[in-house]
Amino acid sequence: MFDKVLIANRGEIALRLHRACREMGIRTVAVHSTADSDAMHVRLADESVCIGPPPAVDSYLNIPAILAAAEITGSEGIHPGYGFLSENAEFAHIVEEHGYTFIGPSEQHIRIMGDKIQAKQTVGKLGIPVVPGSDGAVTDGEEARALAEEMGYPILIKAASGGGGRGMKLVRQGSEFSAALTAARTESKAAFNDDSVYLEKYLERPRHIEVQVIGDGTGKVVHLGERDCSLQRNNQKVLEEAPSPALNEEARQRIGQVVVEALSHINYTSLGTVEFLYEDGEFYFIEMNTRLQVEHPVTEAITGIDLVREQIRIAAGAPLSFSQEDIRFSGHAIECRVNAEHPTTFVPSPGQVVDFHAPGGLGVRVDSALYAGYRIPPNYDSLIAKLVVHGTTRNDCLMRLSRALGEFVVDGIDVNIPLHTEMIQQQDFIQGDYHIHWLEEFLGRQS
Ligand code: MV4
Repeated sequence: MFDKVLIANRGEIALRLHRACREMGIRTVAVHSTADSDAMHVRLADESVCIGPPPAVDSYLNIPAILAAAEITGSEGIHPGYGFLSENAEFAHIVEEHGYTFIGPSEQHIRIMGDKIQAKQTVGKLGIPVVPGSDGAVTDGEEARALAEEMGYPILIKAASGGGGRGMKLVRQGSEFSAALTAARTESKAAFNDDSVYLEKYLERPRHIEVQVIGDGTGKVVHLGERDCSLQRNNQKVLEEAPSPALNEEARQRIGQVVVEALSHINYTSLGTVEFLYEDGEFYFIEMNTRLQVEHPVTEAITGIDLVREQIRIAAGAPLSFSQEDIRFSGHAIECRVNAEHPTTFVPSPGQVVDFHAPGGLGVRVDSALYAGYRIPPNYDSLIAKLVVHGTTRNDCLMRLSRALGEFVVDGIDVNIPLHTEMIQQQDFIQGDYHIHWLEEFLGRQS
């Protein structure tokens, strides 16, 4: 096992990683920008190293500075968390090349899944259902248009280097196709220096359901059920829950088995999430995330498994400590992402937190790096806390969530807690009857 791990991240996830390390007897090294000298992750860690000025490109994305911090502290493993360098195959490569362990998937798996065309082809060959569309990149405009006509509109043009909703163009009729293809290519070239795009049949009102997996490098892969992440705005998830209210046990087992079978074939190692659109009882693969995700605590709540501990154990060469049959799903969990932003305008609201009180009690977990008096810097993500509530049934969970949101105090800045309070009182939400456009439609009706 590692003696010392460097945590290449900040905020709540840096605390989450520190906590797993501390419980495992691993010493931690925090890295931070000059904007984060007073941050909680720096206070908690055993050691800390300043790696640069506030802009992330100069600090949390600064690979030479992070490697220097690893060297001077004698760190053995480097955990990237989520965001920042977590899905950067080059970073994983450099870390390993310098003799450290990258606590995450192999460089090759990160690279394959980072190219959305390669990812889709790879998992499609392994038997995972994909969205009908072009077989790989489209090059010739005329051929692409002919394929679109054959598939039938609406069609979505996606960037190979995109993901997370960046670089997509919806085409509802043939007359719009050529202009949309040109725009998609141009924007993709500008954003990612890659103009490869592909076509997919556009699904109108699917749910976003993702399957959590973990593999140990011996070919053993298990799934930890799904999360329903359909409640989102501007491609930012707002609330996630597990299990999905839309799936029955048969559908859950079916997709879980397909994913496990496929990923064990490529000996997938570490944590991963396979994302699907789900419509009319069918799953359609869209992307795979090769990182620990923000919403991993809902899976921890219903399985009782510490995903970060398992991920660290696997990176250190240990086999999985459980098999598929050992996993028992218990109850229901919901995560609300608490953001420093106005609840109706969504304008970010950095600044000093005057008062902070996190809810507690049975079945309530709050992952946050906030404290009263802390000044939230304007340079980073607006996520300031994750409220994760567990109950024996979904209804139980909802009652507990309502209670916990009512206890939550964050004074001095705007937060989106009132949005969560409103959202969870809607009949559609209470009935579990929502899809990926539901929240934006709800917000449209409110204004
Ligand atoms: C789609 C789609 C409909 N049909 N693909 C957006 C983010 C990226 N991960 C994939 N996305 C979508 N792909 C087809 N063929 C609708 C979306 C989409 C979406 C997906 C998941 C969660 C939120 C979303 C919001 C808007 C659009």
